[in-house]
Amino acid sequence: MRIDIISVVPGLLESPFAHSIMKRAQDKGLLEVEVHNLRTYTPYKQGQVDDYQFGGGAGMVIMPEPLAILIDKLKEEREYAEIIFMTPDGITFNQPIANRLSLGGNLIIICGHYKGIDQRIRDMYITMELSIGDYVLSGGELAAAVVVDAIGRLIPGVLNDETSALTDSFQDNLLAPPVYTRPAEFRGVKVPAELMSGNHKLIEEWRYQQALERTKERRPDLLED
Ligand code: 6GU
Repeated sequence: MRIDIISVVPGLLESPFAHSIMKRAQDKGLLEVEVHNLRTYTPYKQGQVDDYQFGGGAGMVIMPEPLAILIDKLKEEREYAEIIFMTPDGITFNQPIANRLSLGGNLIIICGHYKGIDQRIRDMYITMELSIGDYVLSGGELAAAVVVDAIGRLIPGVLNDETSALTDSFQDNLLAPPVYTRPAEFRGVKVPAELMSGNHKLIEEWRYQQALERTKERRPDLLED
């Protein structure tokens, strides 16, 4: 899968995909992430990409022309399944959306900034608008990094048994159970006996009960449906 990210602050996206599982996904050739600096594509002087909003009001708006030029160029090069705009007024990103996008083909992700982008680009090009939660970030870059990470690790072949997504929180509408490693006793606190029993059925039952309890306490909304 190829993901093209469009940003006016591309430096914010240098590190998130350069390590760990995102790095391995790219090294394996399963994921290609390309970050584009929107200023490179503007037809205006001095790399200008934003301007005052018509009708007045504080805050700059990203102009349609640079975005249209870059999106048209990308669409000539390959097919895209979705053209996504990261914005706090989008639908809230979640695991089912990540699952679907991980299987659906190439993506363009546009990071908003300032007061956002010209509505005509949203009407003419954008197929999906995503938020990562009910709080405001100073730009869409960190949100885009979250979305790409969540999708990238689900691409078939990226994870192995060790990192399997099957036991993730949310994958079965339950939060993940507690985990322990060595030592078996730390500052007087022992690892739960069930996990030390060697009885796989008992261990699975314990994990399920713990997951259920955690979910009831922290996220009862997940159990409603
Ligand atoms: Cl996608 N962008 C911004 N600027 N803030 C957000 C967000 C996105 N999602 C949650 N807050």
